[in-house]
Amino acid sequence: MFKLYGVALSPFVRKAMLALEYYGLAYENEATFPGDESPEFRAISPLGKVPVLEHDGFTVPDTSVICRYLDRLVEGKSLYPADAQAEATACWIEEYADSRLIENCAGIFQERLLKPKMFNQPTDEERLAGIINTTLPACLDYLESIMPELGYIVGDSLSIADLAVVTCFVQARYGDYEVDANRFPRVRAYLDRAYDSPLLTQRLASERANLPPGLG
Ligand SMILES: N[C@@H](CCC(=O)N[C@@H](CS)C(=O)NCC(=O)O)C(=O)O
Repeated sequence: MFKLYGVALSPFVRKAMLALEYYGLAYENEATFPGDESPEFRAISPLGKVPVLEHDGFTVPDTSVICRYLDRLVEGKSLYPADAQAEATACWIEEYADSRLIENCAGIFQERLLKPKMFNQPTDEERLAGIINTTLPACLDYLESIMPELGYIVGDSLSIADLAVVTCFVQARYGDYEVDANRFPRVRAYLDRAYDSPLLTQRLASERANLPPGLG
């Protein structure tokens, strides 16, 4: 039995849910919020971060580790390209998305949605403008330079790079941010294809059905 601790609105929890759903593994979701200080949660998440995966009593935190673990359990399907260089590239893009890209995309989510609509706090307009005008376009320049015209980011099938990148842009979308198709045509076309895929369509439908009040 699989259980995932975390809330679906977290980009990392979404990444792990997409992986579980890609591998066709049924799971329960325990709605644990980021920064949960309870001793029970801290025991399974020493950094206090979500998600954490539980599988038949075994627990492991961190999406990169969780996704790799799931991959070992399922035969005949993989988010990791067989070719060594393609796998290294996919894992690098995952790392880039999990660090630099998410900082920017989650920043938009925090400033435009979380702070004003959930926490009743003012938006930091200076931070938001810095992300939208400077730091996110720098990420998009990089992604545009590596994005193929068609298909997936690495190789000819879905990989961990796709899950990691797409979850970031879903987060920014909650803050009404859409990638400019004129300036970043490949990234925009890639995201449009991703949003149309059954895996993402189903995940987002389920996410929308469970949004906290006020965020719909
Ligand atoms: N590298 C971790 C990052 C997870 C992460 O940063 N989760 C955020 C929520 S999106 C969190 O729990 N933040 C709470 C905190 O940092 O205290 C992963 O891939 O799972």
